[in-house]
Amino acid sequence: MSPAKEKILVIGASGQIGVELTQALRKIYGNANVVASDLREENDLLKGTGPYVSLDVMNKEMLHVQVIRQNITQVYLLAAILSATGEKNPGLAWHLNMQGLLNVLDIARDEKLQKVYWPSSIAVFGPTSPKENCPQQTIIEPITVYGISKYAGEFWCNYFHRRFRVDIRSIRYPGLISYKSSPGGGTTDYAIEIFQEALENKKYSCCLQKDTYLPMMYMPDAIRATIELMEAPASSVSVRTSYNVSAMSFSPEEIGAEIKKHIPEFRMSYAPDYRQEIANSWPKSIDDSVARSDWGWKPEYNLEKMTLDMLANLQS
Ligand code: NAD
Ligand code: AKB
Repeated sequence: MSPAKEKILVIGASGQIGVELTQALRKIYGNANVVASDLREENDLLKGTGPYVSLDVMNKEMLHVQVIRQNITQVYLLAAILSATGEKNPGLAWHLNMQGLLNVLDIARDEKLQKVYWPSSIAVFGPTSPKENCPQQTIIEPITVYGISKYAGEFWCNYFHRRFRVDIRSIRYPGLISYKSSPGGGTTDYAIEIFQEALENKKYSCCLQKDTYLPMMYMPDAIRATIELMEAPASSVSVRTSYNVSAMSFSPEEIGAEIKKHIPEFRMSYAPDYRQEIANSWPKSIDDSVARSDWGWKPEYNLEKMTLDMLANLQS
């Protein structure tokens, strides 16, 4: 189908990824053809730029009505509870992350939607997965409820593709760094807060130890990866669970040193909390060679380039 014929529903559009993904999709498909939806109120950055509906993904009937009423052909499902918040209420995280996905998959099958996008996470990996260059296929034993829900979700996506031919595509995002919309309660959120605190207070107390390396990505790369995967011909998409993608890996000490190059008075301290155990269970770096060869994935931002862009945008 040509971009003009598509009608897209973004669920969770007021969140950290949702705002920027909705903006990017509206540029490609036209403002009127991308319906933003969320449980929360519409994000200020989206107001006046296209249609918005208030929607609870857990209400399957309401979701189904919206898909039919708006003639939706593609769904991007972003509503979820992330790793740190999930550990505070595991039952709720499991319920939203699983039932929300199953509702969308059922409707995609019944209404024969063109495509569905649903993100997974590096949180699927656990302490027994390789720490360096963690491969696409490896031992996967997550320790968080978020990671368990993402891993189970990956296999539901694979199942709906194999059994019902639902064209669902997915990426295992690393920690995402951005300045437009606030993060939603992940272990990697420190790498966003650090910029805000450095600019406002010239100091930051980090919830992770200084040498905790984690895979990270700047939001423009994440949005581009998502759209490139969704636009790839179905014949190039060999992975129907979720793709590893990678951009950079750094520790709190390294990002602190990079910020210090621009704000010399910046000081960091460390007060590790329950998020340390989560971070320790994840790989330090990711092997994304399958995404590179299947649909040409290549990141543009490293730590240096991202830091410059984050500081410039937050200052302005
Ligand atoms: P977020 O928490 O910022 O946004 C999620 C949005 O979903 C929020 O606006 C929230 O109001 C909405 N929502 C919650 N419950 C809902 C419901 N019942 N119905 C409708 N909307 C509801 O999260 P995010 O960072 O934008 O993440 C989006 C997706 O990407 C999630 O699946 C997350 O697991 C995944 N992901 C994110 C990151 C990251 O670093 N941000 C990394 C890996 C994977
Ligand atoms: C989190 O920290 O929970 C997210 C993720 C890596 O999925 N940023």
